[in-house]
Amino acid sequence: MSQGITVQPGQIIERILTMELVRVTERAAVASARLRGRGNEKAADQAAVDAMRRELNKLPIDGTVVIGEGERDEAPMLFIGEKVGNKQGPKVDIAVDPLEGTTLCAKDMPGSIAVMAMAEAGTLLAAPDVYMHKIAVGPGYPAGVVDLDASPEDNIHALAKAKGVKPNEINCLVLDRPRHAELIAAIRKTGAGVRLISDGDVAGVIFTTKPADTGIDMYLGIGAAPEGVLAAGALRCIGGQMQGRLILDTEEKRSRAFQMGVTDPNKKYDMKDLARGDVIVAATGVTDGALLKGVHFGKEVITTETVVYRSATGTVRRIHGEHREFAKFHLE
Ligand code: VTB
Ligand code: MG
Ligand code: MG
Repeated sequence: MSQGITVQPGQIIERILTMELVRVTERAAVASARLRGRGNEKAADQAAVDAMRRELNKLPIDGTVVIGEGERDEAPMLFIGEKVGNKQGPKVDIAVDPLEGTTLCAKDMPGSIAVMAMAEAGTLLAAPDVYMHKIAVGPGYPAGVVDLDASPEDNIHALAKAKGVKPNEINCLVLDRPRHAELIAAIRKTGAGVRLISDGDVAGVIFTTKPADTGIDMYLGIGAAPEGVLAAGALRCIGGQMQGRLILDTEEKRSRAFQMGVTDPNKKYDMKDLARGDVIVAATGVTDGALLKGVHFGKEVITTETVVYRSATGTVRRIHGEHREFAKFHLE
């Protein structure tokens, strides 16, 4: 006896659209991968944005970009407030970073990805493109084991205790920026290790979910707020803990944030404040990296690797794509 699959209205986002998101990030990744190593961040970003917008507009959604491209990358934006989709479907929030790690792509260095999230309307934090203080650890620890407002020393000691190891067996991931000099020194003083990355803290936060594979127990420091929301979406699916606080250090930033609904500029957001509802996050590798393989161009076939996280069930899927159409016709 055959049993049809019944999809409840509320499941549309998670079930039907999961595969559609894969198409979106795949296309963005392939478009920007054609410009890997060309030293042109803007061109690579533009290619990813154009491809992502084109694919998003084919989807049966009534979408609003709540986390979009900002001034920092000086990229042509999939801007905050932009409407995407063909309107023939559910109202959803969209968060995008079409090319996360533009510099990594321009230099053909490991770790650039095309990434986006989709969630029920009104459930992703609508944040301006400012900096965010972040802390993240993977699953399996008691709630509140680390805290954004505790010192790095206290956090490392607490995490080491919870993991049943010594502080010198803890490894932290931090963006390699002068602003982190004190943080890095404080971590090292405890005996813990610091892995520095030049860009790519969405993947950096995700690394904390598999310490045995990645060697990373905790993410710490200041990165971009949009990447914080995308990372929180992924972490929601796998489990783990994350906190973030927007850095609204000028009147201009505070009023921009206020217009987007941020009434308390000092609010400490936890993972569920950053990404509340059912959320799907998809990421495709652009350059080869520890999280995902990059795009490979063959004569007949282009290959991609994508990971999709779905919070409703905690399902994580890895999708190896072989693309013959766009290899043949040199489409993006
Ligand atoms: C980080 C990093 C990103 O922006 O979020 C960073 O993970 C923060 O800004 O890949 P700065 O580069 O100004 O420090 C990126 O580098 C680019 O989106
Ligand atoms: Mg970007
Ligand atoms: Mg980015």
